[in-house]
Amino acid sequence: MKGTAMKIHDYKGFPNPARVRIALAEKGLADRVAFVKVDVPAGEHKRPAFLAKNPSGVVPVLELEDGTALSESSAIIEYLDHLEGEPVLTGRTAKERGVIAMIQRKVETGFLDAVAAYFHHSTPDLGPHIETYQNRDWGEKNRERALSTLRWMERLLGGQDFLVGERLTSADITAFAGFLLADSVKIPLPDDCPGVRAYRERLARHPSVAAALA
Ligand SMILES: N[C@@H](CCC(=O)N[C@@H](CS)C(=O)NCC(=O)O)C(=O)O
Repeated sequence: MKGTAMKIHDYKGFPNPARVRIALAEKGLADRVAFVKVDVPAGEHKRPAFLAKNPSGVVPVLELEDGTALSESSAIIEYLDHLEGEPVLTGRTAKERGVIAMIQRKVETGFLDAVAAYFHHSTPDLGPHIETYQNRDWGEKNRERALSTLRWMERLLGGQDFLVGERLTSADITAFAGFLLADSVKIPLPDDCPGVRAYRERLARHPSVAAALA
């Protein structure tokens, strides 16, 4: 990996790290980064060395060659998208950029983050040493929110292949991470969302998605 300067601190297989790995694969930039494993199940992401890179204590983090630490997957993908490589994931024109940012944000807050809130508040998975506060009602409310966002996605997709037209964007990458997390916390796709089900299968077959998860 000659010339590698950037580092991705993450944990392979987790949904938000998957977003960045898919973006890297889609843009052909995977060999420009070195992956550094953060042992999330052991709580390494809550220790001072990692908190110095991301005070929020979550992965992934992209560390640039000058030491700048970028967190938030959407921000990391924005950065990578501006480096180089095709295809463009966050839009070229002002209108494309605005529309993709809008849809990405709605999918992120209404689906991925809502499923994450259900995971954190209504399941025991991370354990009491990491999950120090849980509110089951809030978890359930977010489960409902995630389902309602899936129904919105069903209407948005209509007959198109991806959330913003006919090519993959950062919004689809966020949606796929939401599907991964929903699977792991056993939130099934509602029966009245056949378009979302077909879309999810289409995304899973998409080469960069398959490569990033392999
Ligand atoms: N908004 C953040 C969310 C990152 C996030 O929640 N990452 C999870 C892994 S998918 C994590 O580190 N969880 C550990 C914890 O919450 O303690 C992003 O977009 O990167």
